[in-house]
Amino acid sequence: MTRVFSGIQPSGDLHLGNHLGALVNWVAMQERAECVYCVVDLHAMTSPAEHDPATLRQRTLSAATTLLAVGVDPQRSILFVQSHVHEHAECTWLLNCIAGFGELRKMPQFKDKSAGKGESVSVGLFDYPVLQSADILLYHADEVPVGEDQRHHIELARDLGQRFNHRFAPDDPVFTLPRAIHPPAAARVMDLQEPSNKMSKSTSSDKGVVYLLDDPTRIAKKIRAAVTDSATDIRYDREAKPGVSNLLEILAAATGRSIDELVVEHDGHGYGSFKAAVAEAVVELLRPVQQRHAALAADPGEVSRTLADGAARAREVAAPTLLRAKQAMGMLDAGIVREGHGW
Ligand code: AQP
Repeated sequence: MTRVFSGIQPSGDLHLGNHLGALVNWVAMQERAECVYCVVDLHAMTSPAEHDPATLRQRTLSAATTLLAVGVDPQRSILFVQSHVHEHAECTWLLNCIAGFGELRKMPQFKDKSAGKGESVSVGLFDYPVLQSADILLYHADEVPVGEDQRHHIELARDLGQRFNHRFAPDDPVFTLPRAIHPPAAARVMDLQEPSNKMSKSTSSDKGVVYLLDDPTRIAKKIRAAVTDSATDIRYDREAKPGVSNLLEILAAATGRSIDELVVEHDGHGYGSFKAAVAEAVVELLRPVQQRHAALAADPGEVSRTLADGAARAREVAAPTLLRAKQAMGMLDAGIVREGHGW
């Protein structure tokens, strides 16, 4: 059966970009694959200026609650918190030793997030894609459902897996080589205020982001205020009409209709009614998620128990993979050392 892995950072409240770009696929994939989903708290510490321990704890639990509300089913899938499975950090070190400085320096997300930070940029931010490679490779994932922004990171995981197998395990590969899976629409949801930038937890302004838990009035207000352009025609053109194109993609993803069909329906009626239709579709899309979230948030102990169970199941897969990787790289078996000392 196909194995799927994906993760989400608790670096802020989850938003429509996360949902349409990744989570919708996460939920759908449970129908046809063994899925491993993770709240990647170690990744959320890579920007020291934004790392507040109490906030990280609260956001980690909140992200897990939101994933359950969106439809991740812990009976069918494994849902856990990254730092609960220490194999991720350990495997990162092994992969660090075969990853190149040059290939990490070129990663678009590192370039964006380190811009203007000079020498103070954290080693964690630089190493972020290697930790992500370890996340994926530990679970033998065939497919990784992600938004477009993650394309290069998944390619790196594939390259590192291949390099490792070739060098250390040519006859009996340790790692499965993953591929990225992108959604058919809204693979890259843009910031409502700056439609040439992606909607982002940490870099967008509040007005540019629809959070999954925003109430309907707030959602409608943000979409009404979305930046468009001075013309009135409604057509899909990412270069000339980034704001309108973004809203068309959101509407298509939220309703399951094609962009062509939506253009025919809305062109000629002005931006006001078009934005109202987008707002209504997003409100309806998020209504059941918000209802389920309210019920789950009333019992955080149950969410924590679900995560503990998920971590135990995750370790059953990750620990043997790490052991094989260590043996292939020449780490001495711990049992032999104990025998030698008579312990
Ligand atoms: N704007 C987006 N459009 C489509 N997909 C998106 N994703 C994120 N933003 C968009 C997808 O959501 C998944 C989880 O992302 P992440 O939390 O691991 O980190 P990210 O990609 O860096 O997302 P953010 O919101 O921009 O977080 P920060 O600001 O902390 O960096 C991924 O599959 C991603 O593709």
